[in-house]
Amino acid sequence: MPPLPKDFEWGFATAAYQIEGAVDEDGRGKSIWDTFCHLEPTRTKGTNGDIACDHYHRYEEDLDLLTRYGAKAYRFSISWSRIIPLGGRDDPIKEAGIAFYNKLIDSLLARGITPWVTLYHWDLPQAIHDRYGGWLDIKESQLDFERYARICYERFGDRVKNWITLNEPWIVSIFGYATGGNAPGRSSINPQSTEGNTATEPWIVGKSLIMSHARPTALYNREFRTSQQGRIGISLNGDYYEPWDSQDERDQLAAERRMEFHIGWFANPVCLGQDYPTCMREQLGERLPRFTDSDFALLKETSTTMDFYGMNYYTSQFARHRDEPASENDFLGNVEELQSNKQGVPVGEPSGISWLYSTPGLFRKHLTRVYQKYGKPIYVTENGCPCPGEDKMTREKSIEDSYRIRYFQDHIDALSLSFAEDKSDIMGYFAWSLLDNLEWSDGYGPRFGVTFLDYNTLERSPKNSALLLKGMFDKKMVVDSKI
Ligand code: PNW
Repeated sequence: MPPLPKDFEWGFATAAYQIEGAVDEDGRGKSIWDTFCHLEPTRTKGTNGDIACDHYHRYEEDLDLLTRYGAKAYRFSISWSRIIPLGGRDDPIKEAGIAFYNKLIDSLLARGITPWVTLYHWDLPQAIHDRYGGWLDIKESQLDFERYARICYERFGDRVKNWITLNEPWIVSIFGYATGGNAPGRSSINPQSTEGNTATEPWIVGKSLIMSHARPTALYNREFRTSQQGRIGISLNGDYYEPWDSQDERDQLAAERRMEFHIGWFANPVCLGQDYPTCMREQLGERLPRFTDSDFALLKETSTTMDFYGMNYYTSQFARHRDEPASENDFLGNVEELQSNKQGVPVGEPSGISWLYSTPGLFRKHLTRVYQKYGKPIYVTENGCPCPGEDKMTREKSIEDSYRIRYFQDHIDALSLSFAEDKSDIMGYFAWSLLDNLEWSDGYGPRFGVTFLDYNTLERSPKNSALLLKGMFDKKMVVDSKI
């Protein structure tokens, strides 16, 4: 078997709020990220997405970059509140917002680049958060999201054949409603949060998101799949965990439990049509909302038809068991997360952001585990890093991104081993990200882009890695006995 299939899909990824700017243009409604970024005192390092990369006005220039980099595909997200400013299923739609994405899609296709669309990358319309609590209302939120998805299929589905319902429901639930680090910033353990309940809300939001994946998938199956012939999946984050003490069975169980709390929470229902992992029910009891019979019927149907598993992978960690019972605010599975093991060996090489170590060997294990457990073809929908010290570098230094080049090469090597040796079905890869952009609550410091952004002039400069990625894939896709 060649190291990668001939039709392997690859490209770059972005998300609307991180790059678009133009937050008040063409009738766009506010999202929870607009509100969160303008809180005082600031919870986003004094930064916001008001201008961001100004992609809304410069998208042609950004698509020129994709062409120059040789990308086959581009993953971007649609801002819900540009399409339906107030978000709800009876609220009016905004033609100007639809027109922007039509232009973007047409321009991609004219360049021969395949669009991959994420329907929800964290920017909930503020109006539905205000109206009924947004994702905290399981019944309402899934109906509003379904209607938004319908409009996207109706208006874009003649040309968009790859749909990702949600990006990283784990981060949405935990950062948004347990730690309060992301919008809407709810938490009962964060001194900066004025509202929230860490013990209960993330689990409610999790169920809303699971149902909000399933409903629009069922809708696609029922009304659009036959005529549009597209594919639909979800993007889940989650690290791979090794036991802190490889000899200690309690740490081995802790590592597995940690991955169940990260990935199984969502993958059991959406990929397998099954209930949450048993270890979650054991720890969380009735704080974990149950699925009804009709929920299960929907999950069974949509898990069967699910076309792919979108994997966002950045790093891995060690897990150590805890002797005390879990606190009611725990969301990790009662484990401690560490970056070094018992022998003091670090999990990987540090990057330019504290939580990210380069861990390609564990990427291979992760891909293989996810494929064997959930059985869906995998598209890696995000993978990337900031280089050490890059946040303080000049443009000249930043574009010589040898750390990033090595990170990409090592991860692509690992991916091709999982494909060719472990027989995992892996069909695509998207580097995060096309541009340096708003790294959410970390602001504009961390630079994940393959293109340097000068935030004063908004000038774009390709980093070396941007120009090398194509070669890395071309080499793997040919059947060559020398490889
Ligand atoms: C993802 N963590 O988020 C998001 O999908 C992107 O929008 C984001 O820019 C990118 O990864 C880089 O962070 C994550 O703390 C945020 O482990 C944080 C973590 C993981 C993913």
